[in-house]
Amino acid sequence: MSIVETLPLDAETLREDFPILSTVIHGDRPLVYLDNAATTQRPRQVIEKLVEVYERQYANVHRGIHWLSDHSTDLFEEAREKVRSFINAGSAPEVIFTTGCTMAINLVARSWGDANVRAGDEIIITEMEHHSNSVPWHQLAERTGAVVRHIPITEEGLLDLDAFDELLNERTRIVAVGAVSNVLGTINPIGEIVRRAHDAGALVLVDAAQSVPHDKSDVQAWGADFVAFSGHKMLGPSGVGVLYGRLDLLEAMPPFLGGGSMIRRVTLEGFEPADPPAKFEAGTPPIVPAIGLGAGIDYLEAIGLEKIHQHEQLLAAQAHAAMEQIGGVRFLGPAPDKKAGIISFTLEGIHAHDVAQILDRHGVAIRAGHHCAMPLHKRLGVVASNRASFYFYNTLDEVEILAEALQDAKRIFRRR
Ligand code: C6P
Repeated sequence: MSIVETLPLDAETLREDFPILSTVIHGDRPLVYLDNAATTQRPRQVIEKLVEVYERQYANVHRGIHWLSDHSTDLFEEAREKVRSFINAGSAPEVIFTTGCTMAINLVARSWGDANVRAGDEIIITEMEHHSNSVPWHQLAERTGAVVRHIPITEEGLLDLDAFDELLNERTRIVAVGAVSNVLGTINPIGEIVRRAHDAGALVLVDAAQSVPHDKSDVQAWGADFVAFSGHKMLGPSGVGVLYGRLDLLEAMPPFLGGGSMIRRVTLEGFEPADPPAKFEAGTPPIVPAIGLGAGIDYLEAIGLEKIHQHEQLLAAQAHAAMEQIGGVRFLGPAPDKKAGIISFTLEGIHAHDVAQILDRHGVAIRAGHHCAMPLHKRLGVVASNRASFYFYNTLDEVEILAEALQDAKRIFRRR
């Protein structure tokens, strides 16, 4: 059943930039890569940039007086500027390079959290958070005696904003929420959440790991205080991520890690920290991964984030329609028009790992398990689920292969 005839992007042509997408597995099965929420693939332009830097432009940054170090530093700082512009941060020092989204959130929980959260204070997260945006807050609560509260989800898989209003009070110090759920695909109303949290005097951290790679982001329009995301989910190398923080907050926060680069001066008695972003980039930073992320951003901007978002939503809508025909599919999360290009589901009577294994035989790569969201799976009453997640290089033909493979899984288990 076809509800989508054409897509806004010519994925077949774009795929030519991604060598890995022409892989054939199990003898004759073209790889159908639908695990993009876990990590995306990289185009030649990013891979070649990494090689070029290592071959001709690499030295440590912010240290040398020699030409090569200056050159490498320029490339690293250009990458920071690309990130700044990509998310519309107000200034470059508000962009901190971390090792990933997880470290970015931990940085805030440790640095801002330890300095500002006290016993009896409240931290609000949601029932749909990835463990990276729940465990650091539980750890902060353990250290301080604060309490973690949860915005519940509705039956449809949306955040219950009325319940959020009831949770907010003068003890709420921070609200930490994902912009897009990595399981449900739900697109959360971040601007609205920020407005309500700020009215109550609380800060907001946005886990944007599943939104920044897929749609236009504007951290100033959101009004968010902190925003975290990972480079490897947006064409960049693994080992680099970003923390955006409002400059006044970063200036007031103590450093998270100590070491080289993060100091203005060190004496026998102690140290004086540098200004942001250096204050939060102790040691040698992820130099080449950050430059590679910059190349990934160039690639995404050349395509256009609006088109990427539309393309993925249409693929997800088509997948949804095709999977509905199979029967026995339970979709987790809202209807396609309220979510990003992520479809999590269970297939009646078949364990998620078995489904993923049968799909793998067809060349289809999807994720199976709890997707680092155990509390959400408990809330949904399932131990594990399957997840197909799309990017701009996926095609309608691949959606068809996914649906056929699921039919096959049903056939195989009916026979048993
Ligand atoms: N989700 C997934 O398959 P790191 O591992 O630090 O790059 O990203 C962590 C993270 C944080 N928040 C959200 C919403 C995420 O989806 C992820 C990573 C992957 O869903 C790996 S578990």
